[in-house]
Order: sequence, then structure tokens, then C-alpha cells
Amino acid sequence: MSDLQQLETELLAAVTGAATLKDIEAVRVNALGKKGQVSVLMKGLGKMQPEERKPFGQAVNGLKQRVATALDARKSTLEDEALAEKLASETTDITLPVRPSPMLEGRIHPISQVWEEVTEIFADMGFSIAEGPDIEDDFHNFTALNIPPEHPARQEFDTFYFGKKEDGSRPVLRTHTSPVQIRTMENEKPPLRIIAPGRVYRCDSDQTHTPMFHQVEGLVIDRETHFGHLKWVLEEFFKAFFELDDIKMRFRASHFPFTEPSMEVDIGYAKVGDEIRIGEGNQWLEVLGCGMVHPNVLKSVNLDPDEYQGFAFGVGIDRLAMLKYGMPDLRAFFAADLRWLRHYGFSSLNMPTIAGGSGV
Ligand code: 2NM
Repeated sequence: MSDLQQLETELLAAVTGAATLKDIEAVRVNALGKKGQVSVLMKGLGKMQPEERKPFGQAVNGLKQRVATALDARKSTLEDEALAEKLASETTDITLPVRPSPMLEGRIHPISQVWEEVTEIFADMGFSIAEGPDIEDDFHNFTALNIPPEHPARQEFDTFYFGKKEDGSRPVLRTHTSPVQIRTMENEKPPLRIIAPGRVYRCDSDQTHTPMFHQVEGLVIDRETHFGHLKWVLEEFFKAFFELDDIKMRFRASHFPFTEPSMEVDIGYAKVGDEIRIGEGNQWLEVLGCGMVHPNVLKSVNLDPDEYQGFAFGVGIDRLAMLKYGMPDLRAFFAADLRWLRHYGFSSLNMPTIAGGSGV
């Protein structure tokens, strides 16, 4: 075998034997690099006799080309292998079963669930969600709502008062979410269409009352908003919330300082054994208070009652939850008993949506 053939055999064997991209680069440098074996042969051509130079040059060139082709092919194979290995090692096996995680073990509290359901329903009707502070000042919790200082209605609220501040004012834990509506009317121009879900506080604790509970209040203000709109909104809300095609509603005249006229709303139900069936029967449950916003309330937020009017309503979230999900004991809501929560709680992966049905 000629020296050239010998060299070619060795180089091609080295190419085949290269196991990594680093190896192949070393083989390339050794063969075709500046001081590589083939390059050295090429340089030697200059010192040869012309008649030798031509055939030898052709032979070296041929060798060089074959080695270069083999190098490229091996390099591309090694690159493919490296990529395949990377892809294989970086994949996630999505066929693996989901491990039991806190997402499945944990439960959404029925109050949170109903809070979400109610906001979802009103959001779908075009209401925005408004929020405000739990600690309020006297003006936003009372005075602006047509309950002036010394007014007897203040006693009805069983207010939690804080100590007097330096300026003589006394903050309160809000007794309703109405101050959120006041703040919204102060800061935004009508038309307004909002609901304010939130915690409220009253110094009252027995079988049917807890000192902290949850409310959603709604407010619509525009130039021609009237009681008919209110009635439609409430009817649509109750139908969506209780997942019924029809609901029986009854409006009873009532009194709130912040609305005139004021109404309490009852919904029809039947009692079958221990179960309460909404939408059937001829018994009535009081569920909600509402009315047309009192002109004095509008004046207190600098809205002209001759130009604007609107309705407002308030409903207890805790009570709605008891009715919809058949939970008889209010106090269990706040006992943090995991057995109760496992029984009445909701999966965190099952958020209420209008399309999917609000409940489970
Ligand atoms: C209720 C019942 C009736 C009410 C009124 C207002 C405001 F700020 F517009 F004056 N907010 N919420 C309202 C009216 C609340 O809860 C039983």
C-alpha cells in the first residue's frame, strides 16, 4: 500500500472512530489543520519535480477531498445524535399520572366559592367589581349614607368602634360594604354599574349571626335607571345563582336610611323533609334588601338627584351559601374544621364560570 493510501486509511478510520464533536474536531485539525498531515504533504509539493508534482498533487487533493467529506458526514451525524440526546433528556413525560398535590387535597371554602359565583354572575351582566377598606371613617360608613351623627339608625348596626384619633374622629369596622359604593360615586362619573363584595363587621354573635360576615352590595346609577331595572337584575341573578329557569320573587316594603323606596326581597321555596327547594312551593325566605338610592346619598357625593338616580341592593354571601349548598349551621363556616371543609369545600380546579355552570 502506498504511503498516501496508508494515510487515507488511517485518517478515515480516525474519522469513523470519533465519538464526540470534540474528537472529530481533533481529527480535522490533525488532518487538514495548518500543520495537519495532509497540509504538510501539500506544502511539500513545491519542492518536487514538475512531472512528479502533478500526479502527486492530484492524489493528495483527492485524498484531502475524501477525508473532508468523511469529516463533514461524521460531524453531521454526531450533531444529530447530540440533538436527539438533548431532546430526549429534556422532554417531560406527560403521560405520567398527576401526583396528589395540595391543589387536589386543599378545598375552596364555600364562602369563597359563592363569592366567586356571585361576582361571576354580575360581571357577566356588565358590573365591575369595586373594593374598599375594611376600616372606615364615620362619613363613608354612616353620614354619606343618610345616617347623620346621633341618628337612631346607628344603633341598629352594632358597630365595632376603634379608639378616638387625635383629630377626635373614630374609625369603625365597616358595618356594610355601602362605603365602597360611596367611594366609587365620589371618584367616578355615572353611568355606574358596580358590585362590592367584602367582609363586614357587626358586634353580634349567636346561632344565626357572626361578628364578621360577607356581603355583596350592588349599585347602578344613571339618568333613567328605575325600579324595573332593579327587578330584572335581581331576577336574573337569582335564576343564575340557583341554576333555575324560573324563580318566585316577592318584594315587601321596608325601610333603609340610604334608599327610598326600600324593599326586602323574598324568594319562594318548598321544604321537603329537611331539604329546602328554591323555586318550588309556597313558602318565602327573605334573602335581600334593596331600593332606589336616597336623594340625600346622591347629594353627599355631589351628584344632582334631579339629574341622576339609581338602585342599590345588599345580599349576604354566607346566607346564600347556606341556602344553595344546604349547610344548616352558620358557625361551622368559621370553625376551621377540616372534616367539614372536606365535605362542603370545593375543588380549586373547578372555578365557577357562566358557561360551565356556577356550582358543582
Ligand atoms: C342594602 C339594601 C338597600 C345600599 C345602598 C347603597 C348606596 F351606597 F348606594 F347608598 N349601597 N348599598 C343598600 C340598599 C344596601 O343592603 C341590605
